[in-house]
Amino acid sequence: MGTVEPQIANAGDAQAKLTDGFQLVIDALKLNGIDTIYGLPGIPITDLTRRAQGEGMRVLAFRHEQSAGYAASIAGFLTRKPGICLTVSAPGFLNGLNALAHATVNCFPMILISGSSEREIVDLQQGDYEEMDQLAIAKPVAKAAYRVLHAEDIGVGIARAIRAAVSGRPGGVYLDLPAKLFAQSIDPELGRKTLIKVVDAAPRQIPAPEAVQRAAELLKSAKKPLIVLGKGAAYAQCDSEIRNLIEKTGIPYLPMSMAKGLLPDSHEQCASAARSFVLPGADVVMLIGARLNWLLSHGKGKTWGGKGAKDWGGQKFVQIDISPQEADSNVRIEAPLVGDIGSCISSLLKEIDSGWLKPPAAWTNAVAEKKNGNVAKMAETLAKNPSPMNFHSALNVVRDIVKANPEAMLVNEGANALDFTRSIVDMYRPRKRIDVGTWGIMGVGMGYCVAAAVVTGQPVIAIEGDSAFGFSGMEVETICRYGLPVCIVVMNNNGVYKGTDKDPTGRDPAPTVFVKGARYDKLMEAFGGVGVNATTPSELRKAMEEAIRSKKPTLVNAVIDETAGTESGRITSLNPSAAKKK
Ligand code: ADP
Ligand code: TZD
Ligand code: MG
Repeated sequence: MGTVEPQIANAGDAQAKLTDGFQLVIDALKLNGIDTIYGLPGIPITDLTRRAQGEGMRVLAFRHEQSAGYAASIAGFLTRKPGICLTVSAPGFLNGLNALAHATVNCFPMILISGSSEREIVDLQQGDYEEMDQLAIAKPVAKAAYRVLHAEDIGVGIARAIRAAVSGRPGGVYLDLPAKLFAQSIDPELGRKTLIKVVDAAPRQIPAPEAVQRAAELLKSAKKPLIVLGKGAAYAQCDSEIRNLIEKTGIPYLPMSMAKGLLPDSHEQCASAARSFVLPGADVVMLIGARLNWLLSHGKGKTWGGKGAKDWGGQKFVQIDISPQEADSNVRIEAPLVGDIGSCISSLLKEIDSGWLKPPAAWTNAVAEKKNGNVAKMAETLAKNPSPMNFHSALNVVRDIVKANPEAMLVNEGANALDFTRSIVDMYRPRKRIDVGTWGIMGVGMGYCVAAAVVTGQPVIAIEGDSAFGFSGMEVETICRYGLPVCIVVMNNNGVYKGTDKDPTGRDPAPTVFVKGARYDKLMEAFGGVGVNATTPSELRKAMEEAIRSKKPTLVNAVIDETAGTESGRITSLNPSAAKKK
């Protein structure tokens, strides 16, 4: 026995000197300035969450991985650093996968890190605990996917994941970390040497001079120019260059949903209120970080003045994008400008400074006239005070609150709750509006609220359809647990689009309707937050003002006329229907 004890002590000494996979993952993230993890613990990553927190990282634990994933994705958008989502194997991984795909589709930098089971058992399909070939499943929806098998490769794995997420067109990256990796021990000095601090992860991409010249010439030739700002322009964080370009050229501009506020929506050149006039009317359109996908009717058809649904409207396009493959995706791009938006605009400004003439007054005056007419019409609608409250009278309040608190973040999802908010609530600062994005996805709401509060330190206002809210509603506990200054307004119209559908057979509730008169505010109260039931605009105003003032987690159940919405909000025409007239 006497000989055994010293041996144990020696082994302990040696182990104390070793480091392990857990530690190297934490060290590699911290070395690269990543200080926040959005996740949900369990085998094999529980200790990773504990130790990361012990090492000073912010570890935000959610009630469902999907919300953690959406939080990570939007943190990536807001910070230009990859947002980290951490999950357990198979089911946790799959719950996070939707957000990974969302990040890739929206061009947000994010890394989904999932623990995984024993490779030998998984690959022979012998039925391990939470067995799944996660790497193979992640690949089709990720910009890149990697697996690390040895502790000494953790540094490379994290470095590659960061580079892939943020360089070029940003996207979602999957990093597979098997359980065994975390427990591997290596000499700390050796371990430290394997870590990589990524240099210039998202290098500037300078556009070719001839491409700049081509774009400038096309712009100069325009009689009715238009600029479209997309969320790539918001992501690029070159706000003053964008403002310079818009103001120096005098070209009317249209912000896509998440580009609202890059310049204040009240800007005289903002053409949002004249969208259906400027799109078909323009002769040259410059897209800045915006794709000609469904959200822009693919650059053709009636929206753009084309005769039929698929006909070109005759516009010539300049497209600034970091992805060299984006141009010509839907219609011909006369002047592709490939590079990062900051560099492209700086180069363009140099070309434009020499001999730029403002667009013809006939065009800018026509745009202004159309816009002013529509703004006046909207003001009339907003001034009404119907009973029950409708989307307009409720959003008129939100509009005032956002105007009074321009630094607040605005999260928005739903159908009517989304479309009306986007058109009624003006934004005044860049990257304040975050919403359903390229897919029009439901479920981002509460994850976005958590990340927005944590990343910006500002109050968060979430305008949620009652259906939309349901996808992530349990995260109000997360919001209460971390005491975040989030004010959720549930636009409660008893259902998806409307609350009026009936089962023709009379057996069940219709698929689009919910429990009538539901009290979502009670959900918030269950976790110690403030719940308010608001049936009038003045009750809503009081509740929102108090929420902003107190910074307490608040949920306002805003009772909206259940007949007020329309099918699918603004995109009714996308509903397949045999009888539909094109
Ligand atoms: P929106 O939905 O607002 O129209 P999209 O998501 O369709 O915007 O388009 C964003 C575009 O911005 C993508 O094509 C992406 O490649 C591009 N992009 C993202 N970041 C940058 C950047 N830093 N420089 C140039 N283009 C960028
Ligand atoms: N599931 C997912 C993940 N995303 C979706 N977009 C949908 C389903 C389909 N969908 C929409 O496109 S909007 C919406 C659904 C279910 C909800 C609309 O109801 P709401 O908003 O209560 O959120 P309004 O104000 O009642 O229109
Ligand atoms: Mg609804």
